[in-house]
Amino acid sequence: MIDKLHKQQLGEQKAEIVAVISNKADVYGLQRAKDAEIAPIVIASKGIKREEYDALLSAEIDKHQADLIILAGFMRILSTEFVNKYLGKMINIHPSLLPKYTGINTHQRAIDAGDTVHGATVHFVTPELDSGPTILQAKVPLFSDDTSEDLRERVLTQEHLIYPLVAQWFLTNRLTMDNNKAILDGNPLPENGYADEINITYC
Ligand code: NHR
Repeated sequence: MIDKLHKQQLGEQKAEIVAVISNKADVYGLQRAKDAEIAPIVIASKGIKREEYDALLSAEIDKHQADLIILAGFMRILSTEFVNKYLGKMINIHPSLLPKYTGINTHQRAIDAGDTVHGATVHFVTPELDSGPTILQAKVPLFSDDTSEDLRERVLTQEHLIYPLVAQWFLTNRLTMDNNKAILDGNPLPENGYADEINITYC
């Protein structure tokens, strides 16, 4: 994600990742940031009250004047105040075909339910957890002998395709959120996002 987006051509302009922030010190994303010569930032969350943490996070984000906040594996629930401050400017990728399987343990839950299709969802972040308007989903098959690790890998491959694509839409001003709907090129997107029931090819 970091490499892809950082190098991505956006018409005349390149996207610039201005900060990579984690609430945990030992995560791979920070190493990836270092490798891409982006300063890694840790704001430790242990033992800090939610509102206090969100205020620290917000102060750090504002220093960098980011146009878009991209959650990637960020597992702390964000306060309503924080989310509303960045409403329409913050996206998340969730490893399920939302509204199915909000929260955690999504791959095992899809297996246990006997699903034959699973996937990932990119959505705008709203105060209610995993419930913001869907922008784009990617589907993968779920085979009867899959372990949750098999499924995690298959979904992750798709995550790496769709998340930079959505970021690019946003950063080229094609994508906005209005009235709790995702709008692409002036068109409100359907409930399950852009690729709802149509096949698209990434190129
Ligand atoms: N915050 C808000 N307000 N809205 C969303 O849609 C959010 C969010 C924060 C994170 C990512 C989400 C995911 O895709 C995300 C979306 C954490 C949990 C969770 O339950 C659920 C979903 C997501 C992230 N977390 C732990 C829990 O037991 C930890 C809680 C904490 O420490 O804050 O609740 O995966």
